This record gives sequence, C-alpha cells and structure tokens, in this order.
Amino acid sequence: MMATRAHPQNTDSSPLSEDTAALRFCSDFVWGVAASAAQTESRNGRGPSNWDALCNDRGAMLDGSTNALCTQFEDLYPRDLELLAQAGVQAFRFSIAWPRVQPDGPGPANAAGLAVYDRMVDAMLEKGITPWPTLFYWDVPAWAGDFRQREICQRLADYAEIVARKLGDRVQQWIVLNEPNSVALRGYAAQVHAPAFNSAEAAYAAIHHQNLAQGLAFQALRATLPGGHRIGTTVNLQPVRAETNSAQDEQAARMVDALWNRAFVDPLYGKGYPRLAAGLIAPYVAEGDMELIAVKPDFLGMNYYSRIYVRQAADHVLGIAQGQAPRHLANTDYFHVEPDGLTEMLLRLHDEYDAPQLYITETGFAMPDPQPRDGVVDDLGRIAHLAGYLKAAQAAHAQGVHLKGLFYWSATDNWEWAQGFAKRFGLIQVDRATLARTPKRSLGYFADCIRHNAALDAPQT
Ligand code: IFM
Repeated sequence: MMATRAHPQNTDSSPLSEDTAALRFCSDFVWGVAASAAQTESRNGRGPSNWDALCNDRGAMLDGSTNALCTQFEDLYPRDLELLAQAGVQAFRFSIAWPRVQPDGPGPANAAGLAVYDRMVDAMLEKGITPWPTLFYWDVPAWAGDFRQREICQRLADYAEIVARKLGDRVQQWIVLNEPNSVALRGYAAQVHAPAFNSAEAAYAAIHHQNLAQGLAFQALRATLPGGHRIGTTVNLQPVRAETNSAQDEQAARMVDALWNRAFVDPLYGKGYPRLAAGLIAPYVAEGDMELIAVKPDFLGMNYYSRIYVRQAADHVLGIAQGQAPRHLANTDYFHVEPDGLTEMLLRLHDEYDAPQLYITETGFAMPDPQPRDGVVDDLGRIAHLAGYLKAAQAAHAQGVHLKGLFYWSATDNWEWAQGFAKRFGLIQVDRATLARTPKRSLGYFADCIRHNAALDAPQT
C-alpha cells in the first residue's frame, strides 16, 4: 500500500498580469484528466460485456474498429501517468471495469481483475496523482442483465461494495455513475449505444433503475468506506434549446430537459422526478425508492461539451429528435463549441440545488490532429477551445459557484464508442498501430494553467 504524496498544488506565485490573476480558480481547485476502462482497456483478463456484444452484433463501429484492444491502458498506464505527472496533473478520473471485477457472475471478485486497479491506484499515488475512480462507466458484465430489470440495481451496489472494500484505504474520492442519461436515452431509446434498444419504456425503466442502483451503491459505500471519503456522481448536463420557436419544438425542449437533465439531478436532491417525466417513470417506482435515491451527494460532477438542440419528431420513439444547432457556432470533429452553455449550466446547478460542490468531470474536444513533429503533436485548435471553456468555467466561479475542479476529457486518444477511434480527444496522442504515446501541445497549455491555477489565454502560434 502506497502513502499519498502531497500534490504540487496551486502554489505558483509567479507574477501574472492583472487580467490573468482575475482568471484564477479557488485555491483547492483540482486539475485532472478523465478516461474510462471501456474506452481504454483491452478485453484481456475480463469477462464479456454489453459493449462487446454490440461490437459483435454490428461487426464493427463506424470506423471499422472494435473495443478489443483500445489503448491497452491496463498494461500501458505507467507511460500515461508519467506524462501526466510531468505536466503537473493532480487527479485522474479513471473507471473500474465491472466485467473485470466480476467476470462470470455475482459473488466474490476475481482477484486478478481487482489487482489491476490496486496496482493502478498505487501507481497514481506514487506519482502524486489522486485517483478518482468511477464505478459504473457503461460496461455491464454479460451475466448482469440490463437496466430494464430491477435486479441489476442490487448487483451494481454489491459490485461497488467489493471495490470499496479493496481500494477504500487509499481512494477518498468516488464517483458512482457516469452519464446515466446517455445510457438511458442513447442506449435504450436511440439504439446508438449498448444495449441498442429502441423503446421509450425501456428508456424510462433505465432512468429509474440507474437512479436506484446509484442510491443502493451510495448506501453500500457509506457503510463500507472508512472516514474522510467523498462520494459523488456524474451527469452529462446540457442546456436544451428548441430548434425553432414553434410551440411543438418548445415543448420538445422542455421534455428533453426533463428526461435528460432533471430526471437525474432532481431526485438526487430529494425533489423527485420532474413533472413532465414523473408519469412516464412511475410504473417502475416502488415504495421507498425515492428516499433511497435522494442521497444528496458530497459533490456533483457535470460533464459538459455543448448545448442540445431539439425538435419534435413524431416518428421517433420519444417523439423528439436532434435539431440543428445555430449555423454560426464553431464545430470540432464531433460537437459544436459553446463555452457560454457551460457557465449557464453551472449557474443553474448552483441556484437550483442549494449551491453544491461542483466538478466539471469532463470537457474536451475531438480534433483532426496532425502527425507528431519533433516529438509533439501541434494541436493549437484544441488549445483555443479549451481556453474558451476554462474562461467560461472561471466566469461561473467568479459569480460564486462552488466550482472545485475540472477534468479534461480525455487523458489520451481512445475508443469513442459507436464512433470507434475516429474522434480524438486526448491531451496525449495514441498511435493506433504501435500504441505509442506522444504528448500534444495542449498538454503543455494545460500544464501552464495548472501551474497558475488560472484560465490562461491560448498561445497565438
Ligand atoms: O467519450 C465520451 C465519454 O465516454 C462520455 N462523455 C462524452 C465523451 C465524448 O463523447
């Protein structure tokens, strides 16, 4: 077991211009990076998962890839940690693969699987990087079923307890779920993600059963972990806009806000399901569920990339489809660029949920990066977007939001689910053929921001 080394934390006192000093974050701000097991680890040594099944069914993802190897993080993480530690990164939000811990069925863990995370956590601590594991990041073991059924809730909580028993002596920051809204709506209604269902009822069940699984997992973690821990969760929160100002599109936008944002955050804080969604979800709610779900987390994680634009669409299972974003917005390879939406959502969370401690647990940019030159990938475009988002985060901090940290998505390029390897978000490039890691210039910019604890201007050249 490793002792935690103190961070080189936010102590830089080098002179900043008056303007830049105004762009500082709070003194205990956490600068981190994020990743997930299902997007970085290979299939070796773990049991089959829901995403393996989707790859097998479809033959491959859009770019012809599968998740068989990803970036082989479970073996190659020392190189990633080395580069991140050199940049001064203070925290790593990674995830534990449930199919590695319980590959074949319920009951005791697979010792070799759990040992992988034991080593990973020790390696992070040794480098002065605080581990922030996410327990459920979309990979469900094949034996555990799916979120249409209530049985999966206790299974997920049992798995969470196993991990807490093993790592709780060194891990203090825990994230229970990642983006349950993406899972429910993209996986159960839109057929984009595993398990690729196309049913409104399946999506409503998946909303409630993930919330309930989370409530049970919080209960198990709180009973198991030694003192000093903090337990939070993460939702992909996005302000919603109607594509047009027609009454139908405006109604679609209210519905998406209810199903995408509020159905996951309101019940956490004891507000129950939002009015527009409550009747749809009610068939899955049993007595006592809402009390279990109202865990009031120690912090709330928000993943933010952009706003959502929607329109009414009678031919879609939920009666709603993705709308056109305004044409003036800049685009990355995947999402459009809307830093002001980040400020908007942070202010809303602060106002509506009694000023919780907030972390931006993901934000990042998929860009068509050039080949490395002289050992570096020159990604000025990513830096410009990141600078804009950091300033937007700082604007919320300046208005009193308790913003306590930011995790860039992602540490390295990785496997972007249904998009395969085509979307590259990393601060570190991964060569697909050799898996060699090369730092990008954005890692250097991020390092400068960490050193100054501020949202710095992007370099011009
Ligand atoms: O890669 C994903 C991640 O798995 C969940 N949040 C959004 C990221 C970028 O699309």
